[in-house]
Amino acid sequence: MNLNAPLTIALSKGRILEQTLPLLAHAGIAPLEDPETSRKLILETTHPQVKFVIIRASDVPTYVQYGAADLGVSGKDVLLEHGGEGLYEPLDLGIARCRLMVAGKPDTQPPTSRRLRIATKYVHSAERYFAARGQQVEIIKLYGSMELAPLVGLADLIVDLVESGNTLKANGLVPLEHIADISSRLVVNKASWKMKHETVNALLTLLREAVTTRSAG
Ligand code: PRT
Ligand code: MG
Repeated sequence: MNLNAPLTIALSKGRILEQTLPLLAHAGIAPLEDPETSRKLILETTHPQVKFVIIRASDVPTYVQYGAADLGVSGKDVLLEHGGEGLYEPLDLGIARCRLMVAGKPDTQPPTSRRLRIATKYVHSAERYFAARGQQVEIIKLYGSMELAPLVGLADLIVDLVESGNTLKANGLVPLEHIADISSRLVVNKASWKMKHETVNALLTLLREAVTTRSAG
């Protein structure tokens, strides 16, 4: 790929990195060190103009919004919470798929003397979902292990990502309501989109090709 501007791409370790690398490889971009084991936060790639910054999944939209990275790969769950300000979202990469769901104990009864309590890391998505249904709920913000909340009486229900359903099952919970299908998206800083349009577009074209080829094969 012929680039006429330097590009910084924000990625997070784990499933997003794992599933994005084959797509970037189609564009001739590969990290010079293994990002899963390297302690470096900035990685050079096989393309002299391209580098990766390796950050927390939930920080990717923020880096891209402020232009610290030109592009990034971010779960739709994270983007829904971030709000998408300062970003374009030109391509669904179709990776790291899961569902955002309401879950709880199978015998959950709505409380009579107080509002329904929902524990979640996805405060905005949960608020929007229950507000749209005209349900008054109390949202309790957690940073992880949401499945525990209904078991210890912290909340009636949770809003969390479900992939195989094994985590819910292992904790005696069941999926109850589907909120959204989730996959990872390519996000682009709005200024980079304008100032580096040719370069960003060249990469976008190759990534789109990689996504199409993969879903065909
Ligand atoms: O871990 P960290 O706090 O650094 O960030 P993160 O948890 O956001 O990162 P990571 O790598 O775990 O997830 C990155 C993105 O992958 C998420 O933002 C989602 O868009 C996507 N993704 C896809 C998932 C899952 N599938 C998934 N199953 N993210 C998390 N999970 C968790 C889920 O929260 C639950 O605890 O896996 C558990 C459920 O899995 P099952 O298979 O048991 O149903
Ligand atoms: Mg995680």
